[in-house]
Amino acid sequence: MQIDVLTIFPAFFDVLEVSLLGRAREAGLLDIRVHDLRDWTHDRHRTVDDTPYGGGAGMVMKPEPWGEALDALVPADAGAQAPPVIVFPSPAGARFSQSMARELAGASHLIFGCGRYEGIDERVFDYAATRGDVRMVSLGDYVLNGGEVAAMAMIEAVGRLVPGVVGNPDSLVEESHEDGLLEHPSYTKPAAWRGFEVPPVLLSGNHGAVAAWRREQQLERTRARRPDLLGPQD
Ligand code: JF5
Repeated sequence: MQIDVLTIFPAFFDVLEVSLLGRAREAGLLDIRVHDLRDWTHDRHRTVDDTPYGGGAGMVMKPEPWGEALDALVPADAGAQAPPVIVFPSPAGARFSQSMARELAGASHLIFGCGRYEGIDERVFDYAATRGDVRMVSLGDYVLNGGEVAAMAMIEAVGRLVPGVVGNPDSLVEESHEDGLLEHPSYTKPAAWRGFEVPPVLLSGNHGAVAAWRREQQLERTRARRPDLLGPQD
């Protein structure tokens, strides 16, 4: 999978060189390319923003560098290649989820456009829609200073679903949200620690009882912490 990132702060993405995704890049499973949007400016100050038409606080990202960047990343004559999915992290987007991560992991080319300031000139999204499948995506109902941290979270959630990135694919099936419930608690040795004990059923060797206990814990936790996942109760 190829992932391009457009940002005025490429350094935010330096951590993609470590850990699981760093190894996946070295192995050639993920081709992640981080680009400085200012490389597509032409003035001495490498300007990416301007004042908003109609007035108001703050600055808006000007369209021209975005247009040139998209032209560079999406060949006009892509031939048989599928159009990229172009994600713009935004608090005004559709909510990101494990199911959206699964969907994005099925694309062969993702582009993340990271906005700053009060946002990006709206025509950039119109133009991007002529080059690919545009998604405005929000991590949650809160505001960040720019799209970078949200893009990082999405790249990690999507990247780990690409076949081969996570060593043991069983661990992808057994985690929170994969079955619509939160994960059950986990324990390791020692069996007693500082007065706290591992639930005896986990030491029983009874696999059926362990599975039933874990499912009950998943339901109980989901009820307590995320009742919204269980749907309307009647
Ligand atoms: C952003 C222009 C994006 O705050 C966010 C965000 C929250 N959830 N997902 C994204 O993005 C920041 C700021 C300005 C575009």
